[in-house]
Amino acid sequence: MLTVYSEDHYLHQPEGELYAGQLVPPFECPKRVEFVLDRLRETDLGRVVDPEAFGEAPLERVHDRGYLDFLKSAWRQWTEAGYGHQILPTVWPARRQRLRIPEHIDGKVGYYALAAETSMVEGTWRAALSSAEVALTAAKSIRDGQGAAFGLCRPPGHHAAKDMYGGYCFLNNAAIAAQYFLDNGADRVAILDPDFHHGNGTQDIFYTRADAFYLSLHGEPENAFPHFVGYADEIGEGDGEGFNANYPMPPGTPFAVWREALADALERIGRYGPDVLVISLGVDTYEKDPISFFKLTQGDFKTYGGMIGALGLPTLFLMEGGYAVEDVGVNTVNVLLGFADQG
Ligand code: Q9C
Ligand code: ZN
Repeated sequence: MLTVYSEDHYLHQPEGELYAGQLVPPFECPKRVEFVLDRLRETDLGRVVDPEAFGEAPLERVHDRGYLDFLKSAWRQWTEAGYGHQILPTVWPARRQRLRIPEHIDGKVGYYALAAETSMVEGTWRAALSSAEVALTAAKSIRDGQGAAFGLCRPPGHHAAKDMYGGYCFLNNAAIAAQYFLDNGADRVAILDPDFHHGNGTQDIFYTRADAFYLSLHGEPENAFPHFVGYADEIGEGDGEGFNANYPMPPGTPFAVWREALADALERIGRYGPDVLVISLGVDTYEKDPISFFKLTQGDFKTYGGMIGALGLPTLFLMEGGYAVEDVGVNTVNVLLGFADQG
């Protein structure tokens, strides 16, 4: 299986993450992908190549132009305001306030942020753009006939909506890749999201559409980020009704329960009959993940990779979360190996 990877992710290294009332070393850090790369090389999964440039047109198919301009110019505006540290939001349009975009950078940051754990720095935009190009390059290889590919994206993407960043995400790599398939010959795309967190951004982007079926297995919103979305009764709207499926699960959920949800999701994907499957591959479902509460073991990742492979669909894997840094490589590559054994 081909892997696409860019060193540009090193450009995104925030000073700290706002967590439990203090700034801590970011959970979402460069070491995560270093461990994945090392493991890929150890297991001979296949070649690792650089991304191609795609420009901003495929991003504009998913994100607002104003939002992209904000991401590109935020650092310049922040430093022009006299600020010398990482960009963090401090204010939001709360209930009964106005959704107008302010001029001051503090207001703009609050308008476009969905949460405060995600810092931006000078290189964030370039890293996010390269991460999307990693996804697009891997998608292109599938469009050109490969059965599967892996985009080792960093930063991740599934929390980013058309006009919001947060949850460590800026550009929605999975949505951008799915839209790329639809714009290049596919009629229907399924996006399966086994990351521990609900992919609020991906759900939001495709919520009223039937050409992309989004399915997510995640920590229930009562107890897990992003907290205000991801309930089972969110089934899509208008043309999209029936093409969104959420499987929220409680703290302590073991693989025996989680795999039943996965089996149901895979069956629904099979009935939908997509031309291609996109996997938002987060491995923060792992029992030792420091910010999550499911109980998957290292071997379970191989098992579920095999379950996905048994569908027999062209499949694009894109890296999302996973914060038990030293085990992220084994867990991620186990999904790919399990898939390859079945596929
Ligand atoms: N108390 C991804 O996995 N903070 N994003 C959680 C827990 C945000 C996760 C705080 C987690 C974002 C791509
Ligand atoms: Zn996650």
